[in-house]
Amino acid sequence: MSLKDITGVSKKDNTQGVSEIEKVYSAAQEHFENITRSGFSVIKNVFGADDCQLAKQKIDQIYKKQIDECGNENHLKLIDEKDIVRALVVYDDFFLQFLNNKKISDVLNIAFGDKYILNLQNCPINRSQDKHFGSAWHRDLSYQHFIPSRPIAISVLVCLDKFTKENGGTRIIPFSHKFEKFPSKNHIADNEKKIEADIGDVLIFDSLMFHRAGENNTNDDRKLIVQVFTLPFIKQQISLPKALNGKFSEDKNLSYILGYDTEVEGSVLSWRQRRKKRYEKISK
Ligand SMILES: O=C(O)CCC(=O)C(=O)O
Ligand SMILES: [Fe+2]
Repeated sequence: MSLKDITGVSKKDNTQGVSEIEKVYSAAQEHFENITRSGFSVIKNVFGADDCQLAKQKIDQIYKKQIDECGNENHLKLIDEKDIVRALVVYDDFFLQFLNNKKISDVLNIAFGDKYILNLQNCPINRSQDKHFGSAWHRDLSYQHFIPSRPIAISVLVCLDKFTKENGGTRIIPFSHKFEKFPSKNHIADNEKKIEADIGDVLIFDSLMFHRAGENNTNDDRKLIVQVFTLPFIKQQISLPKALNGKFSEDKNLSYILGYDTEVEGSVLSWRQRRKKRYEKISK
């Protein structure tokens, strides 16, 4: 038996005194290693330019609809909701493809197994020369300062426009998912990273890593889709099963991701009815 068989470490690894080593055999494992160690990774070429373009048009329409729901845009401004389009998949099935993509789910499956849900699917519009709620440093799990031993939430940002230094591409503080407190000013100045990516790329990161939208100093808006996936014990931002009102509940894989199997039930009977349905699904 060779040393490699016993320890997983071989001479090729060029190590000294190392008996345990991370082995990576697929692109998804590589992204997962990046996420756990550095906090983030960029998956290239996940979505086509045409779908990204169509997504942007549809987002504009949904935003108009959401403004109408609230009366006018000023109402949204008053509650810091201007330029944030929420729950896209509730308004248009087209947005299913962004939450149900194999290059992304391969990474999520390593992080969570197959038990994870969509917490939110939003589009913050990074307007030219303007700010929005996501322009301040934040974690995507607000007010949380504990750090778990493995990811409990992973954020997936789909670049519908290019991310550049000029147009406000996401700023991140690598490794900040590993520390409870928000870092000091000097640490941020020395370590902040500006993400640059192409249309259709995906920035994927531990949702506890601090990040923010940059300043958009160009004349064009920057659009992206923000999706947060979590272990199912974390509450969704908006109850997707309620908002979707049963839609997609018959789709085995999708229904779990949308939260149909993990909603808090209103009675013992409805809890048992759901359990019965699950047993029936398994026995099929
Ligand atoms: O616009 C960005 O680059 C980041 C947005 C963000 O972090 C959020 O919406 O939670
Ligand atoms: Fe965020």
